[in-house]
Amino acid sequence: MNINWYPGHMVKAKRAIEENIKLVDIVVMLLDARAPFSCRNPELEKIARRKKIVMVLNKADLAASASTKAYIKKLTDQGMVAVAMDSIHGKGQKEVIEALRMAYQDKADIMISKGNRVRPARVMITGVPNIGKSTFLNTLVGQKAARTGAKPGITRGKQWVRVRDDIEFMDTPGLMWPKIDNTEQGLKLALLNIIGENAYKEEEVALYLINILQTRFPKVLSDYYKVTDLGVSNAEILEQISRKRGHLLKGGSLDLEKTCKHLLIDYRSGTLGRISLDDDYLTQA
Ligand SMILES: Nc1nc2c(ncn2[C@@H]2O[C@H](COP(=O)(O)OP(=O)(O)OP(=O)(O)O)[C@@H](O)[C@H]2O)c(=O)[nH]1
Ligand SMILES: [Mg+2]
Repeated sequence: MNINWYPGHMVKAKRAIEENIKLVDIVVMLLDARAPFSCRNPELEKIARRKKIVMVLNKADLAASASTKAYIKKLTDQGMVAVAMDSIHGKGQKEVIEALRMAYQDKADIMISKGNRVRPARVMITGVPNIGKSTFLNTLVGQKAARTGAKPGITRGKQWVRVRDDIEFMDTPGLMWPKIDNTEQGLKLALLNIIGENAYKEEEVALYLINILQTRFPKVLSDYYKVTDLGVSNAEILEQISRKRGHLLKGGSLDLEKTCKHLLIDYRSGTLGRISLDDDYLTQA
């Protein structure tokens, strides 16, 4: 894929995160629970390497729960703190707060031993675009403190918000890294709506999704999209879906572009079921 990965505002965002990281005690790295390994940002992890890190697998409501459990175990085995969260419904909130409390314990103990009052923990929320950082923050605050949106790139500047009397959060803009070497990882990130829609070909991503459905969820193709001829090429499946949906251009040829858009929306909204994408990482060392 030929992708313009690194728009100017991200250069600015990276600089702002590098500056502000000095002010915080803990960095929350939000990951998409459907593909947490694919959306780990190596640049962010490098910037945050001296800080306590809590990985939050967000959008857990859209992910296969067995996969989420296995991903958390793998991350934990690798020495990381990881918890699942559904920021829309607030599920996992208690576990997140507990993980933050534990991550702050050492610093809090030092303040106590010096006879000082424990000041609120300062937590920076980071992650790739559109992963749910602002929604996560709003849910923890219990009100709409940060602007959210269904497109990557909603948050531009930084924001500090006092969540409870013991934690302060800083929202940050979504950050990508400049080059994604692995094509499949790029396709996953596009499917998850993490990279802006101008940066990839929808058809390529839709065909990737069809391939997943063919190999792992053929029933979605037959029952939901009413595809009758399975086991043919992904492009032919796309045409069948297009025909069944009646996506036609003037003149009667198939409007494949429209079908691709629909496929991506169906996946992203969870209409196709809870489909996780990173199981291949479980077998990697
Ligand atoms: N289903 C589901 N959707 C979520 C969850 N968290 C966030 N979203 C949705 O994901 C989209 C992006 O949310 P934001 O909070 O704006 O994401 P962000 O990471 O702040 O995005 P940028 O500021 O653009 O980097 C919105 O449509 C949210 O409603 C979640 O846990 N589950
Ligand atoms: Mg945001």
